[in-house]
Amino acid sequence: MISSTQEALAALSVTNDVLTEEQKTRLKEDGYCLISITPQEWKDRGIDLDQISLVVNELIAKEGWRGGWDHIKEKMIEGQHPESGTQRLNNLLSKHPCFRKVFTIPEALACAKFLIQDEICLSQLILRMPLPGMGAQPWHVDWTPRKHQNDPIRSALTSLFLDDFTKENGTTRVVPGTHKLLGSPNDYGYNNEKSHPKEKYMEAPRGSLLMYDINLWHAGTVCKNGKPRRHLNINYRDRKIWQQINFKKDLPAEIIEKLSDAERYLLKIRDEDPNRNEWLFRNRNNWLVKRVTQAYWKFLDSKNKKKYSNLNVL
Ligand SMILES: O=C(O)CCC(=O)C(=O)O
Repeated sequence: MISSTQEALAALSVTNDVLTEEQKTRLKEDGYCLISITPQEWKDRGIDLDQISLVVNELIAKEGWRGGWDHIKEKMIEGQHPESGTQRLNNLLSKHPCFRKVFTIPEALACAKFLIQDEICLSQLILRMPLPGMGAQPWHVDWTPRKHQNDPIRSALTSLFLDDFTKENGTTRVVPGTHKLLGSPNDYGYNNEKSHPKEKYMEAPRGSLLMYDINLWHAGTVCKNGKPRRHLNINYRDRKIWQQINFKKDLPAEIIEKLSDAERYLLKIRDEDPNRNEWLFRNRNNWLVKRVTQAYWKFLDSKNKKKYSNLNVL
């Protein structure tokens, strides 16, 4: 039975050398790393980008403008979209078996473990695509901004590019090194889309992986030429933190029955994994709930630090 991330990663053949020393250095120093993998290499690994792209298009046609907001679908009002100008899809693992192998891509798992340095789990697997002429985002980080240098990294992201990503079709921008800053982009005058002197556009062919620290300043940009720019966003989190998707509740039985022990561990769907408290989750941004949960996570951090001090983690 799998009872730790290290065991799960070993069962999935995620070894210390999945990421090169240079890639690890880039993750630490720049906060991100871009890896090129061809569609044929993906096929050899059992991940069919053509099939995934087809399924994604079918889901977009089916879900339309509501796509990506499954958790608030009753509240969605046409014309008042939470992120107009963007097509999203949410909870992909539940929607088609072609996504099954995406959440155990060895590089994504190695990156998550390397950055988070604690037990990890999948938080969500989603799609984002800017619509023609739209899709720009302000600079942001995807987590509560860090206040202290030793605050832990709670999450890591990997984007699997389903199309060639270019400056013209709205690729992601990042500012290298900003994952080391405390506070949010807003605290530095970047609460908007204005260009940053050190920004870099992540231009790379279909099949590439962009892996980054959740604290890195990043932003989607405008799809100027109207060409598709779809990516799967694989989000891993520190296991003690909420998962965005409650896989234990949402994953259909026919998908669960095909999963290995290691996959079940990473999704936190085993009997011994605690059920997500839905009331706390819904109220997670309430200041009191936030303070109490963060204090609890810090307490667990200090317990785990002792446990990890003797382990050779990725
Ligand atoms: O799609 C992109 O390029 C970035 C998406 C992103 O940063 C987000 O939705 O938080």
